[in-house]
Amino acid sequence: MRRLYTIALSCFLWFQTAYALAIVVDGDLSDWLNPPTGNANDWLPKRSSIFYAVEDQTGGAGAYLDPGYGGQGYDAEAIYVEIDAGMLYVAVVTGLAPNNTTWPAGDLAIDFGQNGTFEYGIVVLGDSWGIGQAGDVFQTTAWNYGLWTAPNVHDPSGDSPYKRAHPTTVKSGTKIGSASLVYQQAKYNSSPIPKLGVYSGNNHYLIEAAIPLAIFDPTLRGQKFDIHWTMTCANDWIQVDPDPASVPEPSTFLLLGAGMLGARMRGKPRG
Ligand SMILES: [Ca+2]
Ligand SMILES: [Ca+2]
Ligand SMILES: [Ca+2]
Repeated sequence: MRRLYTIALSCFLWFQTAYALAIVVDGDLSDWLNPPTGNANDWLPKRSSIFYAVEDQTGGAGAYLDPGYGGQGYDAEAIYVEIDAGMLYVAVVTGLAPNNTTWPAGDLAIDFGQNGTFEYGIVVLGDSWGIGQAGDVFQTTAWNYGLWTAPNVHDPSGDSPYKRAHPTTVKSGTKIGSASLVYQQAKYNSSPIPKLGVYSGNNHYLIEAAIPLAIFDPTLRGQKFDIHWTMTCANDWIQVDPDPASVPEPSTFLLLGAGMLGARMRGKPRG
């Protein structure tokens, strides 16, 4: 029986290893991209299992970004998502520096059902623009918003479906867990990146996070969802639509857990 238990445990560990991705939350793009060479293809993910969106619009200053302005310093450039049996990994590349206190980074926002309500927020910066500390995961009841009611329509106090589709920071909600999260100058194999995309220069920053899937309401699993990010002015935003089929159903965990418990209980009495 001990032998059976050992075999079961070995299988379980193999299963875990086989499904665990090698993504380390350290602000290094080598988990996501091939070595950048200064071409548009730099933005393509290194694995087909990575969902992504790219909108690297400029490397210069002041350019229009849609819906607002700000050039490279406010460019939301790319977002990547990968999912394994236990984690949702997110990487956002932006020209917005973590020390920008004029319009700092907003939070990661997740809309299950793609119905315009962002149920979850992952705090990127613990500052007075929103609630919580970096890495806090909130089930949200309200969001803060940016300056634009439509592309190039600057209306800080106004409201519109467009504005609500691009939430900035979590305004209120319940903290339900923690993600590991870093926000720093993007590195590749621990070195600064001299060229990334056609707009070269190493002023690219990476928000990288790993969020335990168990945090999310199981009834939302399998629904279509978007992951969105913008800064507190919302001058530029980026969003990705991962395939919900890549999120394992909770029943997988339950069955796996029950199987382990069975093996453990059968194995123990013989000691
Ligand atoms: Ca750019
Ligand atoms: Ca952009
Ligand atoms: Ca929703």
